[in-house]
Amino acid sequence: MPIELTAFRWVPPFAQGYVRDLRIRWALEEAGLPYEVVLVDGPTLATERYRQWQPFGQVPAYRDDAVEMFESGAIVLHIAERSEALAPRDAAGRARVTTWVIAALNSIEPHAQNLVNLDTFHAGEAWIEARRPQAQAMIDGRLASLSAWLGDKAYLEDGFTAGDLIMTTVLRELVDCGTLGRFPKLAAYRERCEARPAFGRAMEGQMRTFRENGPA
Ligand SMILES: N[C@@H](CCC(=O)N[C@@H](CS)C(=O)NCC(=O)O)C(=O)O
Repeated sequence: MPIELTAFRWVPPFAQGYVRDLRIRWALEEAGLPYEVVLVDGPTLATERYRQWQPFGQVPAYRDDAVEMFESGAIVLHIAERSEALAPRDAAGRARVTTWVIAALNSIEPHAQNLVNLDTFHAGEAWIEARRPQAQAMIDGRLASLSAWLGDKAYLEDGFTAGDLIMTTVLRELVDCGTLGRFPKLAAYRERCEARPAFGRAMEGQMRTFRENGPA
């Protein structure tokens, strides 16, 4: 059977280009593995059938001839097992890749999301004035540490891996609020990773769907 992943048929403009099926598309494009996209919408996500595939009613979900999965980080690591384009073959190298995928999702993304959610869903509300500086300080601290690790390296490890892929998708959410721009090494790193042809193909795939299915 072909590899299948789920993606939204359409989302509002602010979310376009940021839906997490992008991570799976990008990994599959890097690996050169063909795939089919199963488009879903709100009612589909609520069905018992979909919940058997993705228990939280979210995208992405993934299946291949061996396994059905959810959670973008786990899916990308699964794809990386099949491709040297995403992880080295030695066990220690693969463990380092897992480390960076988890670091991106567990040590950086929650703080990035805290800030972005305040700006996206609560702009103008009175309590933001007290909360936002604290959220900004938390993500700034993590980005300072990440920037120190990266230093003048092109990637987090010796070459591009699934860790860079997931980290880039987390960092790119911090562009519009101006946060990433204050960390020039990380801003250049994000641009370097997004310049990869596989990223371009993944992004075009997601955006094409929205162009084709947007409100008339
Ligand atoms: N931890 C999950 C998060 C998935 C997620 O947040 N998906 C969003 C789209 S980017 C979604 O489906 N939102 C709709 C909802 O939660 O109802 C993953 O990384 O796969």
